[in-house]
Amino acid sequence: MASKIIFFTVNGIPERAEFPADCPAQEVKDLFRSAAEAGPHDILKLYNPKGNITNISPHLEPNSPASCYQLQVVAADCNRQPLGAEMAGALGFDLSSMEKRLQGLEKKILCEAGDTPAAVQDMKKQVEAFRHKLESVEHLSWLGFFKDLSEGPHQPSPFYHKRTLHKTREECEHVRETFLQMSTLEVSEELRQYLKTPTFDNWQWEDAEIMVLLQVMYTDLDFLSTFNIEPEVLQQFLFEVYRRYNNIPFHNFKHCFCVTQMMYGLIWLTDLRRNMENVDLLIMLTSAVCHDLDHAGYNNAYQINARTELALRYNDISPLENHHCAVAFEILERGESNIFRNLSLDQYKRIREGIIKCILATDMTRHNEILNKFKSILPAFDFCNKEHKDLLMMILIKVSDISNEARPMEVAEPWLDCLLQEFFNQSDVEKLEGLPVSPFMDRDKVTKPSSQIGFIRFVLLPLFMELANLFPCLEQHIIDPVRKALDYYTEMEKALDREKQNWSQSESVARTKEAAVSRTNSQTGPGPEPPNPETQ
Ligand code: PDB
Ligand code: ZN
Repeated sequence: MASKIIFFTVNGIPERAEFPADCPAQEVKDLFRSAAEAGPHDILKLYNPKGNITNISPHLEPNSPASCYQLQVVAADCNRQPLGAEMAGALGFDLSSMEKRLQGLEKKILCEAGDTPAAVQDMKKQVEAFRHKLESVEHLSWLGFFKDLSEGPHQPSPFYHKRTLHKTREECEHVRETFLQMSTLEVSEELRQYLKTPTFDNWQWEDAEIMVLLQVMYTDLDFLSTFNIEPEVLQQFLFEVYRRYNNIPFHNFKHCFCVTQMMYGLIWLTDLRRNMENVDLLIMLTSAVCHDLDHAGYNNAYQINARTELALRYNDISPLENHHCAVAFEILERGESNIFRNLSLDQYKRIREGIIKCILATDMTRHNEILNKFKSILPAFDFCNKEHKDLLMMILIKVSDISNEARPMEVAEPWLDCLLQEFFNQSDVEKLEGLPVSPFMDRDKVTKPSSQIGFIRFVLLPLFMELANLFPCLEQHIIDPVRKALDYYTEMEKALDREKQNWSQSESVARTKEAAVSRTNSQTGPGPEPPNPETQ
């Protein structure tokens, strides 16, 4: 029986499906489902070359690459529960007032031409939810309840595919429109204060909302007036930054926000505006925003061992950090997103030099070099000495970059899981490619608590304590939470060890029983199954 060839696109990428004309309908559906890498609950929509939706079956009209079908995946969004009145009631939340507010808003923003299109409806809902958040931080936990926390970071399949690694055009456009809609909203004083503290919980906020919060940081440090930054240029800059962070478990746009928000918090906590010039603060904040741009989830060791394009281009010298910085200046080279476009050439050169220094300092292989230099100048630290200030800026971005454990445990722990996901994915790939595997990335060698205990004791605390020598107030704000985290992981490690002992004891008891039974078995039937480790 002749076979049929169907030309179609998925996410803008051309594909070709071939199947026998008498192929069962389900098999054709499965073929399209796998081409779209769609999950079992995702919904597939196929549009014919005329743009009409058509069902996926062996009777599809054959076509040519010139007139493609278009396959769309609508992800089954099982995370978003409809807000049940009883659930809202249980939370002591008066839904009717929310409805009234929505009607009030409806009247205010109903567009003249008849009823509002669905897309605007959806955006209105998002704007309303965000407005509510901005005006009342105390509902944060309530809203957090409805945002399934495990929803956290996007879980791409292992060995991230190019297709899922970069953001799709649709995703970017939607976030951009929502961001621009929200960016005109007022932010409450409580939220502005909350944004300056290291306890800020990033998991409660969507990407578009995070972009508004980044805009608030530039505004509240008076950078727009001081450096003549036009709001729409800052918005375009932040959108391009959002677009150039990838969908990977750890080094994604939320990580960029965490590092920037910690840097922002440190600037206020240490009252750095008193000792540093505005241009240095602008360098620090913008470096944090850009410091991991276009990270693909594989570290420098991988780049160098696998002899990737980046390692080749940067001669194995901090290939990732050089790339992050180069992408930052690709964005800043374009007028519509160049937040420094109204500055003098000297100012621009100083800022460029500062951002390069800060982003390159985030390469952890340089950790001891930078920390030891900082230690050596600390006793006579001088805020008028440019070298001293440059080193301090490098220390501050390093601290911000690895500061997750300074946050409340329920904020920090998911970040460790995300980082291990990224590390384990890399070591899986290294094993497949026969490349050297870093021990702290090997899923067969790493145990979460013991690895993190080592990291906190030998990397995090020494670094934070050195900075606290210059700013004693940081002891309570970032060192105490890290000591609590150390206790938490130490307890976790003890519990795991007890678990293992119990299991090995019960295992040996079972063995002796088994031996006894098998001795008598020579006369009777088989003995009891040994305990299954998975169910321990
Ligand atoms: C570091 C280098 C590169 C990327 F190694 C991320 F498994 C990090 F034990 N980084 N940032 C935060 C961390 C953290 N590395 C570790 N813990 C962190 O909290 C160590 C841990 C994942 C281990 Cl340092
Ligand atoms: Zn980082």
